[in-house]
Amino acid sequence: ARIITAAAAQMGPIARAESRTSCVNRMIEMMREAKSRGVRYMVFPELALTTFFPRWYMEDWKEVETFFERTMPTKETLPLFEKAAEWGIGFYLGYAELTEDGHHYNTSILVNDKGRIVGKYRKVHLPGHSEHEPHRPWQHLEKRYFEPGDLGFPVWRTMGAIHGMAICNDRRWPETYRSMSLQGAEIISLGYNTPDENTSAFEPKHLRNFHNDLVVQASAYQNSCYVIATAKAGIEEGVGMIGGSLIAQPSGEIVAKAQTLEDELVVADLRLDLVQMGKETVFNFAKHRRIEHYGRITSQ
Ligand code: CDT
Repeated sequence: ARIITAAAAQMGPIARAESRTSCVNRMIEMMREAKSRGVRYMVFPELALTTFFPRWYMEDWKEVETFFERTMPTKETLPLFEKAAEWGIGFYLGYAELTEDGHHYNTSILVNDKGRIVGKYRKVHLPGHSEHEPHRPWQHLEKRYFEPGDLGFPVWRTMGAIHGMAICNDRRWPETYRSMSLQGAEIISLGYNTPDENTSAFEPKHLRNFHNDLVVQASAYQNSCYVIATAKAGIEEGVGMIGGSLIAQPSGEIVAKAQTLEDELVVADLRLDLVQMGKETVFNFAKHRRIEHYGRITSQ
């Protein structure tokens, strides 16, 4: 049986003034614990090197770009890559990417257990708005600071499994998972930053965690894969962020769940036989899908 011990490495709040090095040190502490618990692969949150900066309207792009990375690994993140290689632990890391030709993306990378970058994903579904909306208690300016990802939804064969990546709002869209599971994805990793309040319309607060569980569990089931969903949690710069990091298995059930709103390692054994069982039976796509009726999904 193929079993991979994996973890969601939830992070508590990151203050605006907190340095990259401090964030990386927190991650290395979790990686140390991961090693002692036999973890071989771990998932850090979206934009894990800084505070969730789209909550602020900034006119000056020089200021905006202080939150972006121009290369990877950077000087500050290199120790994380070195520890990953030393301890044989692969990881997913979210960060803001500024390319050489000036493009801005909300990005994640897949790093193997030798500390080498093997995959890159750029967030496709950007939530929020692009202009300053002063009536809101805080902003959600992802549409201003990022361009939609241009890499699609690739998968990677690495570390004994077929891996896919997504970022935060992507998890609410069924096409995200289906695009990857059509390529055989067995483990889908995603990091998120979700405020515990909807500032665009009234929504009871309990729905924020409910919807998080709902989409992750349903998507794991409908695509017969594991989903590792990792939060940035707690009160960050005065804004409450949901935690509830979870690992969902192909049955749709939750196999591990965070209990705090702080840095916390959420560990589970991923049984890839369960993935294959679903892919060969109820969700055998080649046998059961009826694509002649699905055209509208991509044509409008
Ligand atoms: N980071 C991110 O994508 N957050 C969104 C918040 C939606 S409210 C504009 C999410 O889907 O959780």
